[in-house]
Amino acid sequence: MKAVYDQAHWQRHPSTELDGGQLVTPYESPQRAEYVKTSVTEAAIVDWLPPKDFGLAPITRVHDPDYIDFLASCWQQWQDTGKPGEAIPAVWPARRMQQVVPQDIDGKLGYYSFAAETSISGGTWEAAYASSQVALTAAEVVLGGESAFGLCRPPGHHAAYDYYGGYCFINNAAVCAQYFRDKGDAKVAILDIDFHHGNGTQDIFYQRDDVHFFSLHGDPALVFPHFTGYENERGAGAGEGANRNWVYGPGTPFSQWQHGLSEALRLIEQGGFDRLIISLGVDTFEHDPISFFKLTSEDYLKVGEVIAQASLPTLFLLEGGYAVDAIGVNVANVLKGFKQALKNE
Ligand code: OKP
Ligand code: MG
Ligand code: ZN
Repeated sequence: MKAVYDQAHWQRHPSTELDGGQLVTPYESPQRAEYVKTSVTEAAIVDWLPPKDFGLAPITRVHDPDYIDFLASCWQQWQDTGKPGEAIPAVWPARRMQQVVPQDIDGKLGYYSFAAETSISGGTWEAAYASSQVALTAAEVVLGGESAFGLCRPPGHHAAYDYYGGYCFINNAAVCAQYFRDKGDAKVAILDIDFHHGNGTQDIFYQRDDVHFFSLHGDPALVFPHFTGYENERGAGAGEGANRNWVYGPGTPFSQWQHGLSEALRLIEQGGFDRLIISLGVDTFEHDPISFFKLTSEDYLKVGEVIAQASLPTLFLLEGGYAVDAIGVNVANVLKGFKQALKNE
């Protein structure tokens, strides 16, 4: 199994996150990626590859080019105003307001986002771009039939066609699914096991039948992203039935969560997919500071084993996980369980 890492992730280092009415040190920290790198290396289950550069073209296959231009220029535009802090949106086009791109940066921030916890600071665009290239480099390996892990930071699954939020700017999983399609795959599955609903991935493929989206997550009636992720969201138009959500409440242990996982895997095994992408968040962990499931470090071995049942070339992409001292072991355990199960086939 191959894995890809880029130290460019360090360029994403905002000092603020709006949380509980205060600006706190962001949960989505550079240390997260380093813990994962260390644990996956210690587990001796992957060969590390450096990232390649695939350019912007695969990104604008799933994102609005104007949104990408905004991300690339946002920090400069913010600095030009002389505002003292990091760039944080404070106003949005609510119901019955015009969906028109404003000219000023405060308006643009609201237009191109859906949440305020994600501050933009210098280097954010560079790191988000690098994260997508890490994903694509791992995707190229998976195209050859071998499974791979992209150590993506910042994460991607909350980023939609034209808005950011939830620590995400470019939807790495969506970029790679489209890349697989463009390289000849007919049908791709994305399974999102991060604690949060992958609203961005759902948004991008909601009307499509060629990329199916399966997500297990905390009940949106109780947690972020609050307005998507309900089980009645099943896709629309050609995509009707190609989107599935499994919702769980506070305190959910692996013994309960695994029923959704097994059901998703059954659908993936029977769905005639060419490749599988895993949005790998480990914020389902029992001690995660912003989530409420109760998976243990041991459980992640089983998660990897179950994913291997699909017998598909699989691309693992890092999403969330904020109990920093444990996320390395938890991610490594998923990959370990997966690799072990393949060997035993
Ligand atoms: C990103 B990913 C904490 C509220 C949580 C944002 C969560 C983003 C999660 N005070 N707000 O899915 O792990
Ligand atoms: Mg999820
Ligand atoms: Zn998450």
